[in-house]
Amino acid sequence: MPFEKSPGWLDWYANPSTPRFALPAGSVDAHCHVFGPGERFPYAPERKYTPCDASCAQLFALRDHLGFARNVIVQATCHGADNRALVDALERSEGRARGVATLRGKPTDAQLQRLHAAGVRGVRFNYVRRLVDFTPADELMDIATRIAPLGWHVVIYFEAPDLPELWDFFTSLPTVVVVDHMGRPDVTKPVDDPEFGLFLRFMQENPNVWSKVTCPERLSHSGPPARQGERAAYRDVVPFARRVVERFPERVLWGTDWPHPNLVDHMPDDGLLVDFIPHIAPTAELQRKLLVDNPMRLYWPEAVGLVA
Ligand code: 0GY
Repeated sequence: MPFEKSPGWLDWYANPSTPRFALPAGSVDAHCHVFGPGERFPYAPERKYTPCDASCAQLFALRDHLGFARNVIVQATCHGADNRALVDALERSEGRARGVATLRGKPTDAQLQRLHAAGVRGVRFNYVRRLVDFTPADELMDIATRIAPLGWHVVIYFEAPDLPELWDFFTSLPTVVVVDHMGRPDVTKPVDDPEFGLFLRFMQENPNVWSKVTCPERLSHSGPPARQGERAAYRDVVPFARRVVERFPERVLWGTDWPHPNLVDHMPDDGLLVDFIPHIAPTAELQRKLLVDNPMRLYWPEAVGLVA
């Protein structure tokens, strides 16, 4: 059955530029997705959007073009809790991708073991209302308790104004907790604003909390967009991401977010997104931690120090 893309859907940037920034050897794109293809892996009935197809072969081609060694593929909400497209991508990656799944209800041990064998190392709890319907906290806590012994972590996606009401739940999770896109700060406010201050305190007081310093293209208000060779894009996001990287260098991750679901005004050139990295991680040491050491510790702990 063919799927029709949501009205106004933007496809990813064709022919991304070759980055000028040379990624350190062994870099990991630690936040990206696959979509379908819908004909093989149908989109979930409860989805809030219908994307373009974005296959794992296309993702792996982008990986090689940009100079990454590995991917962490995060289950996108358009596939609900049906992780087949994710598992297929992990199995085709020849060990070069690990995954973050979506689970609901009470997964069986056999189900968890199958996902682990495929390369899943985390589950995602999504609190962004335009993307998912509400899941009760006790159901999520049950899942977190089940995955903790496997050494998996929880990825949380929420928007900055919602952190106060979610704080107690998040701080009671028994695993490493990875925040998507710095908890989506409002970058029109100063970096010293109490709202972002609360996020920094969340990380400071909870050493199990990590953050992805991702998605300047989603967070930026001032532009210009990273397209057509524009090298000064998204500078309003720099102080926020840089503060997180410099304050918590051992607990940050970076990813492209390809194929960039739900962007409404433009689609960034992924090569230029890679060129944004030195603005938020200005030294070679910070870059190595952000792109290699941290994601390897979290997703390929058995290979740390063994592979490039
Ligand atoms: C992201 C951001 C978004 C979407 C999803 O799973 C998803 O549908 O993650 C978004 O719309 O903000 O991380 O890709």
